[in-house]
Amino acid sequence: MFGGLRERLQAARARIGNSIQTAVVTSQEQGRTSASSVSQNPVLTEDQVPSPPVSSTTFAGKVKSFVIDRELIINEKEITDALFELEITLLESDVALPVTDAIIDNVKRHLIGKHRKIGQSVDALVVGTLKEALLDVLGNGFNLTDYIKTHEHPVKILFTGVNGTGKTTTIAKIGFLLKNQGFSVVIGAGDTYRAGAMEQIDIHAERIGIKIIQHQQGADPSAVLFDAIQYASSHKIDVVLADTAGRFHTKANLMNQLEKIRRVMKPDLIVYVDEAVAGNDAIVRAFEFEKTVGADAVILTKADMDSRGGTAISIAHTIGKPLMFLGTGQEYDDIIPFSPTQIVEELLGDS
Ligand SMILES: Nc1nc2c(ncn2[C@@H]2O[C@H](COP(=O)(O)OP(=O)(O)O)[C@@H](O)[C@H]2O)c(=O)[nH]1
Ligand SMILES: [Mg+2]
Repeated sequence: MFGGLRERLQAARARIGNSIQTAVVTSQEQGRTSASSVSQNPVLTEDQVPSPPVSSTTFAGKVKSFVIDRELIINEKEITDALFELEITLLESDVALPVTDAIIDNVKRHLIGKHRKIGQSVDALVVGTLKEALLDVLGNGFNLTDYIKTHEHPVKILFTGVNGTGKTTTIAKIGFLLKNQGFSVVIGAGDTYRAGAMEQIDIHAERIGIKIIQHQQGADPSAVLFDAIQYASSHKIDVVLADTAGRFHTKANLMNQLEKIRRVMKPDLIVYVDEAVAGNDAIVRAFEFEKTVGADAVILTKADMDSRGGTAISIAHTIGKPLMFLGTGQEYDDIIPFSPTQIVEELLGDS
C-alpha cells in the first residue's frame, strides 16, 4: 500500500536533510556568523554511532551522522530546490494541489528562519517536520465503533458513491467487522437498479450471516431502506447499513434519488465511498457528493492497488471530512480503520 509514495517521501527526506547539512557545512567552513546566513556558528559533530553503517556514505546516512550542537537558522534559499522537488513529488503522487501547498507551507513554517533545538540531528529535524506536515492535512480519522457505542440504536449508515468503486463490498466488510465486534447488523439493499447488484449483496449477506432487507428489482430504494430501519427498530438491531445504486438514468436523477433516501431514512451517518486508485477524480466526485447529498466521512477502497497514495493523503483536507476506513483487498477482513499516525509512520518511518 502506497509503496511508491513511501519511496518518494524517503528520497525527499534525504534531499532536504542533505541541503540543510550542505548549507551548515558551507557556513561553518566560511566561518559565517550572521543571522541572515544559515546558522549562527553551528557546530556539527559526528553522531555517537559505534560503527557507522555502510549507508553513511549515502545522503540519508550522512544526514543522520550529523548532529547540530548549536543554534541553527535555515534560510529559504538553502532548501528551495529540495522543497520544489518535494512539491513535484507530492503532485506526481496524486496529492491535490491545495493539499500539496498546505504541506509545503507547513514544512517551510517549521524549517525556515527559526532557531532550531540544540542537539537535534538534521534527519530527525526533517523527518519530524514532514510527519507533522502530513498529520496536519490527514485529520483525525473516524472511529466507527466508538460512534456506534455512543449513539442511539439503530445507528443508520447510508453509503453513497459512484458505481464500481466498492460500496457493496465495503458494506459486507463493515457488516462482518461489526458482527465480530458483537453488534447486530441489518443490510438494506437500496441498489434496486440492477438485478446483478441485488444478487451480489444477497450472496455477501448470506456468507457473512447478516439479515438483508430487499425488495424486487426496480423498487423504490427509499421504501427498501425505510423497511430496513423498521425491521432494525422492531428487532433491536444495533446498526443498519444502507446500500445504494451508484448509477441512475442521469447523474441528476441519482442525486435526487439519494436526496429522497436521505429525507426518508434520516441517516445518522452518510459515508462516501470511492477508490484510492481514482486519484483526483475521487476528490472531485467526493466534493460533488458532499455538496449535494452531504457526507460525514469517507472510505477509500482498493488502497492495496494504489502505490501513489495521493488520494488518501488529500481527501480529508479537500472535502473537510474524515477518512474512516481503507479497503485493502477483496476479502471480508480486508479493511483497516484509517489511522493518521500509522500511515505517517508507514510512509516516513525507518523500517
Ligand atoms: N483490490 C480491491 N478490490 C476491491 C476493494 N473493494 C472492492 N473491490 C472490488 O471492486 C469491484 C466493485 O465492487 P462493488 O462492491 O461491486 O462496487 P459498487 O458498485 O460500488 O457496489 C469488485 O470486484 C470488488 O471485489 C478493495 O479494497 N480492494
Ligand atoms: Mg453495489
